[in-house]
Amino acid sequence: MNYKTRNRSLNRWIEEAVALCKPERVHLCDGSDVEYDELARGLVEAGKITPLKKRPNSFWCHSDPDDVARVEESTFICSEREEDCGPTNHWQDPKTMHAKLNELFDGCMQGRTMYIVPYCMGPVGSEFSIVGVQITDSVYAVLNMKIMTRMGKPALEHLGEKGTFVPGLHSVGVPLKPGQKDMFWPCNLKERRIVHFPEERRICSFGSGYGGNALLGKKCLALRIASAIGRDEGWLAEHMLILGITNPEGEKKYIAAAFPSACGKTNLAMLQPTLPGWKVECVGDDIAWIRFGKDGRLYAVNPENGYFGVAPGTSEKTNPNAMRTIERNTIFTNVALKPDGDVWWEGINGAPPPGLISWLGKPWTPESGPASHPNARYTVPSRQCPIFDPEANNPDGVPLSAIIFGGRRSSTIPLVFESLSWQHGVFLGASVSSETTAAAKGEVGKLRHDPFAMLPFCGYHMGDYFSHWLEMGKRGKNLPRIYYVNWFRKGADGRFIWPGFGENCRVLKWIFERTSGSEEGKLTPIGYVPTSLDLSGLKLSQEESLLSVDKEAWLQECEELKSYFKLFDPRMPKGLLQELQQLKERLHSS
Ligand code: OXD
Ligand code: MN
Repeated sequence: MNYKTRNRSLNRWIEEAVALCKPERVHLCDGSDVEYDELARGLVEAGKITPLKKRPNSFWCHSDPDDVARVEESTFICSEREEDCGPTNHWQDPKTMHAKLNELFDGCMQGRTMYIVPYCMGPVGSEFSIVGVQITDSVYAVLNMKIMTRMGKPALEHLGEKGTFVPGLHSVGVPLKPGQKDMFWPCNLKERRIVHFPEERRICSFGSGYGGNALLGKKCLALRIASAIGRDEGWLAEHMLILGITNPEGEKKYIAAAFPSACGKTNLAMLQPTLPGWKVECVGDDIAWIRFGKDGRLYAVNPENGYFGVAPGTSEKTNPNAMRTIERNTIFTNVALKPDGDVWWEGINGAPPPGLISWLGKPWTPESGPASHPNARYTVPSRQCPIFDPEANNPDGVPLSAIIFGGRRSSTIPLVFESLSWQHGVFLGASVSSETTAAAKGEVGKLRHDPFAMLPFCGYHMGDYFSHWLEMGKRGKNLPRIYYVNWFRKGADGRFIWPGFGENCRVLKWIFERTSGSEEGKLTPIGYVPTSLDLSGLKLSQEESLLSVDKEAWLQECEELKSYFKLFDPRMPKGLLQELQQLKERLHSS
């Protein structure tokens, strides 16, 4: 078993992990297509994934019914001092946690192969990219990491002899005795925990094989650990899509947008505009690393190399570009399987066809609940997106003209409004709340605060994170303007007022033109709302409620925010409390 690399500290860590986890075999991943094919073939032969007749080089698989989403209650930030973790994260003393993890990982890979997965978040060769190494016993995780990151040899080359990396130890937590038959989807739900050591820049994940719990480059490295690195180094790691938008005259701008999980980031990132002459191109759909460029502007890089998108609800109507993207080379997890060897999910195209196998791996009947799990996913290389932005791999990133925050709110929040200043924009980010979705385990549809859509992903004290955003605003030039959008407002009849999807380009157009100074806005107590939103050709039944500012509802929102912000005492920045006070005063005098 030759798993030596050129990097001595990596070799040392691998030796430690081998000694602790006691695998039967060790495999250093080179990240090649040949390796991917071989690993996938192994899973096919074991009956764990099914090749799809209708989509070249694509597979269907399903997980344990209880290992289907991120588990926030079992996600820990083990900072040295409890107060640095903050009230929105779960903390445990790092020493105690290390001791527990040592117990759990001891012998956890017996009878299995340990895969060493070097990966690079951000373009290979970029000085801003971060190398991670995931050690895992899940072949499914390896296959997904190959799609989601720049994995294997290129990452090791980027790391070089002396480079540093973020270690991430992952195990499904099910050792195998000699001759013991493996579980269909091995996982150890009782001991499941996703652990981050922000000062050590280290990740340990035990017991889950699904999504953000197991693909450590995504939420664990690119958000939780990277947010702590960004705080220390003066940049931002954000839960944001990045898109390029070009107007009919050929002028192009870039916009980043933060929405909570499963609130339409991928749909917006791949938007097919309904307005003639407008074009959107996709840089990323989930994560943005944002830094100052030499000219003082903010530039964004998507550290990922693939999309791990929510399948249900994705269709020709909601996201035709995603539909093209996933035609080949895609892993589908927890969707339904059709008898003709294709996949199906709720919202793809009408009623369920006959003969479906549900995400539970059993024949589907109308009584057995949804055929696909609401958090079912596709994993696919980003370059397959037909509107992949030509600058998506630019190591310096793309310059941002606007930043958008948003949530899923059935009332109060208008379709779009613009902040009055950077500080007011940061206040808007801090005030995001949204109805919960299936992306995380727990109740769906409950309103919860999700500042900057980072509630589950900020690797340190949220109050310090707000301050970091305020500080960033003092350093830059030509900063992006900050907006708040809400596609989900409902009218008196309980129906969505705004059609959404491709029509959202009308909102992007207004933002585009505002940032050029060529579009009117009306000053209201909450910020600027459009006076001339392009609604040409649209029939809206409750247009008057789209942009209205309900004074009483906003005053109530202020009271709610006041008590929420107390949570961050004594680290709540004064600037944001001032913004809240001023908002109240503007509302009272309106
Ligand atoms: C995701 C999430 O998977 O936010 O992107 O949960
Ligand atoms: Mn996300």
